[in-house]
Amino acid sequence: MHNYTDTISAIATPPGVGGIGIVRISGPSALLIAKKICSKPIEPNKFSFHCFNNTENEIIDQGVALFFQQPHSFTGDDVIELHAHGSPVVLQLLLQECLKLGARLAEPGEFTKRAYLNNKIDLSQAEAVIDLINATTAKAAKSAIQSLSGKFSNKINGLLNKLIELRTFVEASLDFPEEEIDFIKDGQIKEKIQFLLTSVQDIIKTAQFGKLLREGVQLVLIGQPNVGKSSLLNQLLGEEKAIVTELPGTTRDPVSSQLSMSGIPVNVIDTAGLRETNDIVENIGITKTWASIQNAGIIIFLVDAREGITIYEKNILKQLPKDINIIWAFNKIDLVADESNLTIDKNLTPIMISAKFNKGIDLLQDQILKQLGVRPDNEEQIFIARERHIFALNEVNKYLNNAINNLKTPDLCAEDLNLAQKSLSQVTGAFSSEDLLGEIFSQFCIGK
Ligand SMILES: Nc1nc2c(ncn2[C@@H]2O[C@H](COP(=O)(O)OP(=O)(O)O)[C@@H](O)[C@H]2O)c(=O)[nH]1
Ligand SMILES: [Mg+2]
Repeated sequence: MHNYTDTISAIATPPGVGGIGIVRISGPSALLIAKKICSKPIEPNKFSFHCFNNTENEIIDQGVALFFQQPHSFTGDDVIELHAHGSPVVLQLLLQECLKLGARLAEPGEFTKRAYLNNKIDLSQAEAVIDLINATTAKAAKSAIQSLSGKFSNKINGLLNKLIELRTFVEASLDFPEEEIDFIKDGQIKEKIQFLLTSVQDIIKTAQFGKLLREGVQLVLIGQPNVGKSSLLNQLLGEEKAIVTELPGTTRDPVSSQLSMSGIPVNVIDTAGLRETNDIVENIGITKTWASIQNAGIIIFLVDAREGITIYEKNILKQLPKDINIIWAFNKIDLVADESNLTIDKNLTPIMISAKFNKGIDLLQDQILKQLGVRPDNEEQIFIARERHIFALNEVNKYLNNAINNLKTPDLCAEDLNLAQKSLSQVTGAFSSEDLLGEIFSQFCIGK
């Protein structure tokens, strides 16, 4: 346990008016401060009804106080929650009282940071707290709670224990060089490292899906003016969000909309058709289209089915980032009398759709989900994850591979396993720099 001398306080409920608003106090003086505000005795792990008074003994509000005695609290310190009426003015007055009585205003995420520093939760669980708060789809929330409840950490810790066991074994054999021959020949070590590798790769796969659930993906619709991009956006959304006309150049500002596809938050962007034009406003729109393409996870390239891929599409294609994910959609298929006459490049396997008449949109959605890939077999296993976790897990993967390659030089192999362990420990925060902690907790809101 850390020994904090200071007590922090903040409004824990969101800004604005509500039925209830909560001021939270955490630290060694929490009880002392609350006793001065509350009108009756406060008992551990019980709630009690009070008048909340200021130092001039004027009543601020009436409400309930909850006392979570350390270590049985979220932060691990003494925590008091003052549940008042949800008026921003009342909550400010209560908070000011706490500060006057010796508390310090909490920094963003500081309650959760204390929970982490007091070993109530590990780093990936702390991150799951913010991910749960910020989740935009039910599936993202579900995967965040899986992480918060420790499922992700348990997996990592299970792996960590196996890795430590292996290191002990390898390092012991270093201390007995006469046994070295056995060490090299012993297929068991290779087998054990390979087993760890498989587990890490499994976790990476699930983590990638978890990252997708957390961050979502940007889907950008591009194509010639009038090809049906705005119609497709509306169809995907199920509402008339973007203006559709028969006039080319209607969409200028990119139109961005959030939707959920199988629980993955998708930001769909309808763009200005890319073309040469002297229209100043349309040109600004076209510049913005290129900017959205840079951040796209997937591009849907709409083509008029009657024309097929023309010199226009080929020109744009040359200018797109090399590794970008493209789905080709041939639109206005309703205007094609005989599909067998279509000119289609065999490598592209486009999806045939009619944005106007809602044909093939389900196939397009399936294709989008397929391109997003990485889907764990067991939905219950999903946990929220971040780039930071995936980076660390990829490092583990790399060091374990090195360890296999270095089996003939046990000291190098031992060092690789050591590095693998360090990288793995970063996920749950056993090895974490102050900078990293600062970065993670600064993403929280105040009061959490
Ligand atoms: N027949 C037919 N017309 C379509 C289809 N999709 C779009 N359109 C029409 O094509 C015109 C341009 O559509 P719009 O969505 O504004 O294209 P954008 O310029 O690419 O955004 C409009 O008149 C639409 O009604 C389709 O699948 N079939
Ligand atoms: Mg448009």
